[in-house]
Amino acid sequence: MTLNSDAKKQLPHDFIWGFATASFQIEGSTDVDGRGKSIWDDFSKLPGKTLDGKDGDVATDSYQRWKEDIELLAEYGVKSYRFSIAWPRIIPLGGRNDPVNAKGIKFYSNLIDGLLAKGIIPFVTLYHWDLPQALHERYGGWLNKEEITQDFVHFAKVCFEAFGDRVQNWLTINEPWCVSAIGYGYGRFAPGRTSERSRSAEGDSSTEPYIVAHNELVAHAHVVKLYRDQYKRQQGGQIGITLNGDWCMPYDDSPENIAAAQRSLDFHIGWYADPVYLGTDYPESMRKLLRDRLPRFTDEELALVKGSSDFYGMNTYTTKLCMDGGNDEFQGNVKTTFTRPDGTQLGNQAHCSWLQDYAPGFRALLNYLWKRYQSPIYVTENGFAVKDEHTKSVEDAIKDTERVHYFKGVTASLRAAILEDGCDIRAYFGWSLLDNFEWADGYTTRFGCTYVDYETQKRYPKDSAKFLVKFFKENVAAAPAS
Ligand code: GBH
Repeated sequence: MTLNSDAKKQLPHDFIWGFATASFQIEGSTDVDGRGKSIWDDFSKLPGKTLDGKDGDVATDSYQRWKEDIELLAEYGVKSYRFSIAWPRIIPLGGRNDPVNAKGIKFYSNLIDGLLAKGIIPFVTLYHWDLPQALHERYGGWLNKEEITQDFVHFAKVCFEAFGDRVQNWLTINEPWCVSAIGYGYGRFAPGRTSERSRSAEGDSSTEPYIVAHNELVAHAHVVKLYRDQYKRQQGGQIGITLNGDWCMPYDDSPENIAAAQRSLDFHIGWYADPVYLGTDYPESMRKLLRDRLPRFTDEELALVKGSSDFYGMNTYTTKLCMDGGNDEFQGNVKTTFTRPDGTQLGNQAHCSWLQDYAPGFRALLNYLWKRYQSPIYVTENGFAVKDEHTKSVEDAIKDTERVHYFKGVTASLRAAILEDGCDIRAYFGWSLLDNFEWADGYTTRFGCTYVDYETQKRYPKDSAKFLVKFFKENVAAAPAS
């Protein structure tokens, strides 16, 4: 008996962990070094579009403070950092015939070199919602399949050429559901199109989100094909999409509510994951409800989309109790609640209404995705926003007990899903490295594991960052001696 065989089981030595961010949420410097506008620039400045009326012009100032951010990551000792590239910094007007901005390339190139110098693996998202404004104006952005596909592929090609010698982990699109349903259905995210005329003069929530989703899938698949055909062999990396999705449980054991929970999974996850991982049409439950408003894949498109992700990129935050009913099509006509039939709450309430802390749901979702899609899972986002944290002093905010509780639960669930349930899970990124611009919430909702004082831009590690770092240092096996 060696000591080792008695040692506590650990996660594989090559398990990747770290923190995630996105360009528009942290960079600021929106009119610096030739950056073009993104659809979030003007949208966030329109009255009523963000809760506190604030925009992304400064954010966490990370375009200027990127070295400091790398220092912070190095102090934490993360293995990897997930960030996104702002398309309008690389190609200010966005299109395939528009000029490429050398200063934009230089910024990300320096960032990547800086990370690698500290031994941190860059995990890079190509599209985290900051579409060049010019493309939205030119042809309707994601609404125009032919144009957006060619322009997104071109942008990706510029990135593979410029960074692919050093980046081995690529994500095409972050949360296509949010782009389509929130950007073109609810109209709460840029470009803010919706049928609700109080919010937007233009838009059709009954058709546009489904067109946009289809175009996202097709454009994503073309980017993956490009990478596999022209770069993968030489650069040796992997590429995939990352989907948002929360675990859905039936409110009670009535057959309607059991069906509703599955329908909710279909409308959030299956919408994208079924075509990508199973190569099938959109889920039957969607076809049944939406009929011809849901586009049809051509044979050629479906062949391209099928298998177009090297892994399952999973962003998840919470669990919902599902009830049949309502008329919100983006929820699949499912009503959700956190209050159980006996009146108790599922878990701690976060600052945002849509989030409660329920760790068993995290484990259940991992199992569901692994069984259904059989693709190695990379948890690319997961996190919690403490209630009223923005009103607290730094001293109080960094003692983020509720966020620590959240991460304790999910990391235990992660361990169990890997070591007991046998799910193939290869990465975990906490959202987020820093408090940052939380889209329509402005700066009122803080998701950071590091507190940001927006007056001074000083960063303060929260207890939750320390917890995650300690967990992964203790639970990931040491690299074998080479
Ligand atoms: C992620 O989305 C984003 O990738 C990231 O940029 C963001 O900062 C982070 O979450 C925290 O929010 O009120 O009906 O519109 C998470 C998935 C899906 C969660 C939509 C919020 C809002 C539901 N999001 N959901 S609704």
